[in-house]
Amino acid sequence: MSGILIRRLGVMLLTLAINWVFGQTLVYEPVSYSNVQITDPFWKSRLDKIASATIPACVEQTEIKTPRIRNFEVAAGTRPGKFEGIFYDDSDVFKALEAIAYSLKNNPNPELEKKADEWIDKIAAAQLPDGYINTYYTLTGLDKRWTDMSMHEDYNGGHLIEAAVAYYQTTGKRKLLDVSIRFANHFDSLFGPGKRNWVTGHQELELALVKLYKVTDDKRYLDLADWLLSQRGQKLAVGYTWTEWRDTAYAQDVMPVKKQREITGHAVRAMYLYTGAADVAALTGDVEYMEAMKAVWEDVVYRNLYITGGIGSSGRNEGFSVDYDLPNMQAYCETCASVGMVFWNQRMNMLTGESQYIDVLERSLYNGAQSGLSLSGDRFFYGNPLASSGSHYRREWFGTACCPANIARLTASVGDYIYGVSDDGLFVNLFIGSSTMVTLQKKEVQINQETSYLKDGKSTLTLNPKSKLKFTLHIRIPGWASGKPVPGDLYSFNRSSSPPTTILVNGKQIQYVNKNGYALISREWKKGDQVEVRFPMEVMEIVANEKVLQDKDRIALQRGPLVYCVEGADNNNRAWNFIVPENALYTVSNNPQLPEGFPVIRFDAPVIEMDNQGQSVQTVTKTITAIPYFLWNNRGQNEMQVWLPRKIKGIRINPEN
Ligand code: FUB
Ligand code: ZN
Repeated sequence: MSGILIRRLGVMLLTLAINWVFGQTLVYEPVSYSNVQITDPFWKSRLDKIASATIPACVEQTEIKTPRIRNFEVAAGTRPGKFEGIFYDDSDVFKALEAIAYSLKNNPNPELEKKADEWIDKIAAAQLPDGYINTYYTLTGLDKRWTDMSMHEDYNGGHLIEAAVAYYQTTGKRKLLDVSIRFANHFDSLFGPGKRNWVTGHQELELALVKLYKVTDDKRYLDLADWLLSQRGQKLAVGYTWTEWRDTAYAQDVMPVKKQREITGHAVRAMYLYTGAADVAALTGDVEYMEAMKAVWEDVVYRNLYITGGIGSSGRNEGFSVDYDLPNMQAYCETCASVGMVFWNQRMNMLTGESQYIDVLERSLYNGAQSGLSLSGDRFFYGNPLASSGSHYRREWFGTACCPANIARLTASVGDYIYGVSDDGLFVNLFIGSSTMVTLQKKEVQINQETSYLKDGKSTLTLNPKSKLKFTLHIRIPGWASGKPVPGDLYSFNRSSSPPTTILVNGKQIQYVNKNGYALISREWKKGDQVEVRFPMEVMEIVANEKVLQDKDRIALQRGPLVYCVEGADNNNRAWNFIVPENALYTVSNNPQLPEGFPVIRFDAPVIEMDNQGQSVQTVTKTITAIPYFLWNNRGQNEMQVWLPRKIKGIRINPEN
């Protein structure tokens, strides 16, 4: 045998061995949203709002107020006209369809489904015979298609696939799935080994192709996703209109993915990239992706994460700047980036079984992401700053409208993130009231979770196996309940001692083993067994690492998974004019005036204000009210701060814009 052949055989055997050891090694399989009924009062009301307000807003904007659907009609030749809008607008149609698909599961709505079917007919009619679909190039010049990697043809296609898979999973209807398969086959016919090189200018297609692979079982799509990842950082493909970004790592294209160790560039692109890489790693067992992602994740969480779980401090590149640079008022923290954090962290958790990833997911989900959606469901934040002088406000829509449908699809699919099934039992990651049926050791187990997690930190699981069954329950013990706001030393709690989490089985407190951040309870379970978890819910002060200059001499407040802020609406229109005293005494009470009746935090603090004549400055002790951060700006434009000053120099009587 020649040396080359022996080497090839060696590589093959090694790959096989790695795949055998690591491949298909998800620690658990998540239970899909389509098998989880959400009953939680908070999340149910969020989901109802998505159905009654957010999706109608997206439909109206997409179909009536903007030309997004009309572009498909024009491309199909059923309406005269030309392309209007931005080249990536097709993606908003697909993301809205994806949100509709998830929402229809929890909130069936035949009229909305009819509307979705109507859109799907229009999309299908705009697809070219070779599978290409993109209204921008179809209407502005097909000769230019696939010539510029920054033009989002792949990004749009990825969102088409995600929508198609979701719609198929909810409704069983194949039409959009077939459109997406034709598109994927078209892409596959042009790009890949021995064909043309291509770097996705905005990552998204990679993770979508993995979804398509899972639903079709056609390995070509997984291979294509893997190949797309391998194209990055090789400088093989040419053609960006924004070449100047390439060297600044804007699109994470300076280094091969497997060699990346630092977070760079555009935040949403990065999140979608690493989600796709984690998906591929889970199926191919590629350890190099895992190595890269662990290092990049640490770079995000240890040095570049806002306490709200938001990422991307700079508006200039809609992304990361330098380590520890976390400005508050100028924080970009795009809603889509927090949505992406949820995607990526779930994948990392599934691959490792380490709960630290869900700690970050939960932080981004409840704080950075949910703040993007108003309580009314029809107003949105694109950026989610941690301080405002009163100029930031929620909008009906945006020119670049990626965020509204993104927060809609995440919220409507929150059922995806609660439970997981492993070889030895059940994972409970989030404490969201819900019910589901899972199969453990080929036996069905019905599960109910009732919770008042956000209010008093309690959650009760009722397990109903058909017949007695031995398995392990893995209950996540959040980092915040064990003395750590987030992994690493970017943030820490000011007051260290906090009561432990207690777990009761059928009313009796038990001792549990904590492994990887999960309480493990192994026993023979029978119908009606109840597990009650009680988390410590006192108010915690957080301090930032001293390298974060913007948070110097400031504290933030957290209770349970929620980060709090002070908003002018509760504090005489001011949120910048007080200091938090050392040893402040915090009280918690439900505020019926606050939407959702959420608990507010109150404390007395010296307030600096002008006297009645506006002549001189005086210091008065007043009671300050803090509310959950995600609820801010639901009562008009307002001053707001998350990081509250400890020292007089942090005070502003009139904050500048
Ligand atoms: O480019 C498409 C989307 O528009 C990105 O994900 C957002 O950051 C915004 O730039
Ligand atoms: Zn966005």
